[in-house]
Amino acid sequence: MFYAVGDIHGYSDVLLSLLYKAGLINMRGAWAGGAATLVLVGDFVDRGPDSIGTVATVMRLQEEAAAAGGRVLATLGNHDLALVLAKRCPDVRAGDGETYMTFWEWIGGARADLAIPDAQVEWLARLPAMLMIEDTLVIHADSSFYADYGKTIEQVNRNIARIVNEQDVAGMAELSRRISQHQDFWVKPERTIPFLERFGARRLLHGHTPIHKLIGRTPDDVRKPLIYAGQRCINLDGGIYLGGRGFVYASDE
Ligand SMILES: [Mn+2]
Repeated sequence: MFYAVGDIHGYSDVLLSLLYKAGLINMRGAWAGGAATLVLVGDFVDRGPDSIGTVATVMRLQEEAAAAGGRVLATLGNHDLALVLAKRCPDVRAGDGETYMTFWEWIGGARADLAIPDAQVEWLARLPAMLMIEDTLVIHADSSFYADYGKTIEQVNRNIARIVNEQDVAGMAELSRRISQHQDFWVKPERTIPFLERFGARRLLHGHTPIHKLIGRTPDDVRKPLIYAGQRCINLDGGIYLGGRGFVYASDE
């Protein structure tokens, strides 16, 4: 059994209140989840008021949980990647003539967040693209592109980390474009099982595409994950940056 939270986008206050209500932190914001596992699907930064505080909170909870025998796990979001590249190689061309700095600002990067400490940039840059928890594969984007980066989770993570951290210019442009794609499994649910089987998983957990946009509601209407593709896919993106309250998903619900 594990807990999971979708895209935070700099709303550290929303993250803290969700974790408090779920009993995973105490009133002072310290880890209270004991040996529990919490997974966050990425997009910690951009759009919201406190990207730096959000990353700091998740890094701190990761250490506190580990000390208590628990786990806080996270995957790399497209916004996390965009901020890393804006910091590390702002003037490199991202494709279509724009630089990583202009691309990041265009998708919601705030100049004040360029004060992000190097240790946080390093942490974001080393986030795995994929994780497996029990029988559940965790990724950020609802896109099957991950499978093009390796046959196993370890290979995919190694190849993506290499592109991000060794500044492979062509690789970065390709990865930035592909991790921004949406709705593969929603539009073509038949892609889900082959993708899962490739990695030996039974279910897929992702964020990246706000649920209300898929079901034609307002962000405030969304209080639980969107489970689709024959119960195989779980979308956790509660549209927090658009006013959604967000939610904590418990895998045994
Ligand atoms: Mn995203």
